Amino acid sequence: MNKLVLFLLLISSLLFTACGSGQSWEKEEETIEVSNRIISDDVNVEWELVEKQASDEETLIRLKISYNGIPIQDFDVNHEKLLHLIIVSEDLSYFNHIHPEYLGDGVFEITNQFPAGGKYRMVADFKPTDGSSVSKLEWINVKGKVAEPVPINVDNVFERVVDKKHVSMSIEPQIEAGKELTMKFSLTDEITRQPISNLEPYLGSIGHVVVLSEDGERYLHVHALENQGTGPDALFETEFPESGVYKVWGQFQKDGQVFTVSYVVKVP
Ligand SMILES: [Cu+2]
Repeated sequence: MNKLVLFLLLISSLLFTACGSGQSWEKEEETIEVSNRIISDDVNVEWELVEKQASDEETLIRLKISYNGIPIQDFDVNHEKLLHLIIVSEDLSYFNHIHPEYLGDGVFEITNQFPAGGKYRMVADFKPTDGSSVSKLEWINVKGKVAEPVPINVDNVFERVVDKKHVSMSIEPQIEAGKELTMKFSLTDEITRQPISNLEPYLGSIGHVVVLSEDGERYLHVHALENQGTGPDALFETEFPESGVYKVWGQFQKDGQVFTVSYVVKVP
């Protein structure tokens, strides 16, 4: 659809809202419904880094979201936010999950402190009000000295200790590409050895899990099962599309603090 048509439709929808009445209503709405439905493939995110600097400097990240060249105005709140931004370094060693502020006219902004220069994988998750959920991936380049890449080592045992919390992860049934799998995170206090049963909701669920393939090309959707309470176990469902190495980040909240655990999984 070209810009003019969309523009006219938008105008007609505005006019219609303002002065539509009676009979023409159904017909008008039908046209608008079909024509305004946003197809995620046609959603464009323009990424901009302002004063690209590495290390100690904060970099402003600006996203401009449009559909057929027209800024998308309305977004739905999803997991308590309008937009989720995941930032991962090329070697997958750096991970950040942040929530840019919506400035209107399809523009979101936030600052981030990149640990070094180089390539970063950016993932923006959002849902235009007139469309379905969108995940947009982009490689961006951050100025500055590039750090020595950290090797990605496949974990044989999925155990981690972070902030005095022991987190073990298991995947059931047997890991296999293209199969629906359940990831279970079990949390224990590292000092008392007691199960942690007072997790707090993080972004409206027991936790959040992000999965990215080793080459950064595959970003997997992971869904927390609903009504899981507060621990010590947290269950998530996902499916690895193909064989390969993937990194998994789990995020949970306790005592007002969000903590992140990560594992490297090999899918045979
Ligand atoms: Cu988020």
